[in-house]
Amino acid sequence: TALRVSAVAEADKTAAINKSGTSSVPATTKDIENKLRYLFGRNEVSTPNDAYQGTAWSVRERLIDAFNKTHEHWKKEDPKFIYYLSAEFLMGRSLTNTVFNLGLQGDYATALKELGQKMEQVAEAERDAALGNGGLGRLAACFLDSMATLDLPGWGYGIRYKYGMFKQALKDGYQQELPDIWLTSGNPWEVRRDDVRHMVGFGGRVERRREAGGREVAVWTPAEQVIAQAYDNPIPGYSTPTTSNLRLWDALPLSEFDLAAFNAGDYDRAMLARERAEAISAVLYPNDSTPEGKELRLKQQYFFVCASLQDVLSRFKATHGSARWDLLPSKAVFQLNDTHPTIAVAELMRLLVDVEGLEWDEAWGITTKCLNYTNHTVMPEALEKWPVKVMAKMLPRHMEIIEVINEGWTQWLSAHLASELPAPEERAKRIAAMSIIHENPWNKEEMLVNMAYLAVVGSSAVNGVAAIHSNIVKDEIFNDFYKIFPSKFQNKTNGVTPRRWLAWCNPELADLITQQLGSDAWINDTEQLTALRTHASDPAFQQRWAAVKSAKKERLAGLIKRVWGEEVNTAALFDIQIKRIHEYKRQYLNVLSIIWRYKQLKRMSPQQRLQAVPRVCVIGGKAASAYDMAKRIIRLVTAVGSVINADPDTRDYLRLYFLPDYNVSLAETIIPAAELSQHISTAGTEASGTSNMKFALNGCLIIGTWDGANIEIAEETGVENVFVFGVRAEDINGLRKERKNFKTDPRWDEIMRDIEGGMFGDKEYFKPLVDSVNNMKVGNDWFLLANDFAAYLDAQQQVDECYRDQAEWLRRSIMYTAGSGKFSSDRTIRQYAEDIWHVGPCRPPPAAGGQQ
Ligand code: F58
Repeated sequence: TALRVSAVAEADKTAAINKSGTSSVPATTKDIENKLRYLFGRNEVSTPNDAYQGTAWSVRERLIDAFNKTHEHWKKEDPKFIYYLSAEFLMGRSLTNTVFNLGLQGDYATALKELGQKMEQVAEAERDAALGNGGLGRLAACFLDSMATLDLPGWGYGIRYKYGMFKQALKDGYQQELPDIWLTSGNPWEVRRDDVRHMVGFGGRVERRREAGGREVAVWTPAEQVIAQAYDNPIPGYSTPTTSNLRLWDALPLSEFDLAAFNAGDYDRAMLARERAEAISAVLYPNDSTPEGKELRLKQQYFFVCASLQDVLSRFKATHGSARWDLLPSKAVFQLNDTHPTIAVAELMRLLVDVEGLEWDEAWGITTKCLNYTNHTVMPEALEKWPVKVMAKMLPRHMEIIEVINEGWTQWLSAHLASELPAPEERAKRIAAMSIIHENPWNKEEMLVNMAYLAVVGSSAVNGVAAIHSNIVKDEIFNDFYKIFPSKFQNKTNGVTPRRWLAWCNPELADLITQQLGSDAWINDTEQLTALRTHASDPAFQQRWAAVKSAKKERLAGLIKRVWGEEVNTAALFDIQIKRIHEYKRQYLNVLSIIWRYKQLKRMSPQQRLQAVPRVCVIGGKAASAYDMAKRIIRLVTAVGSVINADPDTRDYLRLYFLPDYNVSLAETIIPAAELSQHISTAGTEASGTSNMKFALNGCLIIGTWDGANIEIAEETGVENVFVFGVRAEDINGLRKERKNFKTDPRWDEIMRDIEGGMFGDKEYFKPLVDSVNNMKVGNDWFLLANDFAAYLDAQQQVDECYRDQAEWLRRSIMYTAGSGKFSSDRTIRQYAEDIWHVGPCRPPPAAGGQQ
């Protein structure tokens, strides 16, 4: 490929010489200026934000050309398509990724330089598109990058939230949530499709009518209808002309505004329909909110699923007519990203049976062939269950359909289980346990629709996201289903895009790798990174490797300085834990070990301290707005940080900073600078983790439990290179029952007394935190912090010892990058394409004069 990794200096040399040998820089510079002039009315590029707007709107045109060519080609070829249905896409910024994926970095870096701007700073003027909570949403974004890069015809479908993930600020050390108003200055990365709109209904009633031929049909008359308006977000593949699509839906009212109500003086009512409609695509919901919030979430789910399915079916009909629905499974496959889009099972049935007039059994055959479901969590509270009452009110026809599906399913089960469970009571018990509609175990009056069971019954394939997690899916969460349909269950270990997460966010390391390997082909064939293993112990290579890490640490130190106003020692070990704040992820355990480190340093003489390995600890992540315990954990981090960072005895040896508003772009700065990263969930609780892969790719060592993808990373990197500690998943259930006999470590007891005694202030506020882990009775310390505490401190000791031996540390660092080949989302997507989707590449011809 003619594409280069990055480095502005490199780009300068080759920049701007297009295929005909003439420079295209003057044209690019002019174009940036023109965009700013005619779209924003500004005559001069004077700030990075001006430069960003001009550049982004200029790049957009190249992107749309590629997008249109790809879609013309796909329309002509009519290949089978993948539709990735996800309530979340955590895209982050687009400028750098688009410019680099399209191979335009030479032109734009030089043009910006001529305008007195730096590409890197210009890129920072972009707002993050944070339409997701965490790993699940970011995974969807990585998958889109890989699908396009692999030339797989595939679209993402989701919601165009007006307000994305909240912005997190700190106020006196407590989390504060502020709205994320990301669309204020327009969005150059989307195209509004005024010709693509679908109606979505809610509520109302269902009637039966007899058609001319005698067939009884259900007629749903919704009480409320909204318009789903399409916005397309082109997704450029890397090193290919393929530019695919993320189609997001915005909710609009049927009529602009109720003029009759307005004329009658009822101004509030005049606006009501608009407000109700717009509320649907207004905000990305956190998992736990009020009942009203929850209802709105179901509304969002149905809204985007209904619009997306209508969209796909209308295109199918335009090509194949309405008599060949049997062909649908060979033209379309849908991936349900967790249970959030599971209403698709009922909606596809409704569209095929009620709207298209298919017989139930034929429609069911098509539906189950087209759908597949990915599970991302073992946490019972995250497996969605909707009260039948709520579902029946909001989606009456879907509730009926789910009842019919469940009837068929339980009848089938009854027959299937007849020989295995001949006793009627036993059989009834098993059937009740597998029923899609079941009692709420906490409230016998209430019936629930189990969306995960609906997804399992309605799908061809069900997958977990790392080997250990897929085993838990088979052996625990859906074990009854697995026993009946063993071949339905698969593993697809997650991956991350090596473009954003190494090549573009760490160009210095990428250049070093490219030089060492003699080509940049590793960017879309990460298995080639394995060749770095042979250089892991080479002192000259290690020195160059270390120099890149140092430069990245300087950059992070600059960020800490901007946020906290304090200088940190860049020779210290940079120790990072960034992810959503959750009890199972155990940021609390990390803080406890930092407190222990602090206490040890305090006890040392100044001479002894000189021997200590200095550390800068960074913790970042958002707590769901209603997750009280997580918010207390954040406060503990900031409270401990302010004591430690201010202590003149220890501040040269230990620092702790909470970096607010963790998001995709912050991760792009932090990860390249990290030397140690923490992935310390209780074994068996983290489905996979994906930041562990990003850190490993950037040569960062891992301290972690035997959980999620940590296990596979350890296998690839060499388990001896990873600081593994803690109890194993298979022992968790037993340990949870043995709380009473558990003897806590004296160091643990001491720290608990310190927190309770007010060493970090806020005694009362921290009490529930101490209580949650400290009374050794069944149910307390659910995530077994006390059990893992001593082993964790030992592992931290090993970290220090290893860091003292820089040659060994660097060897390991190189081994992590070398072992990362497996964790490219290209590999993951290839496996989905082969084992689940049965979709192959379809590459458009190269653009005339283009690089690819
Ligand atoms: C994450 N789930 C898993 N859920 O926790 C992580 O182990 C895995 O690597 C990742 O998915 C990708 O497979 C996750 O991010 C959410 O954010 C939910 C979104 C909806 C509300 C509840 C949280």
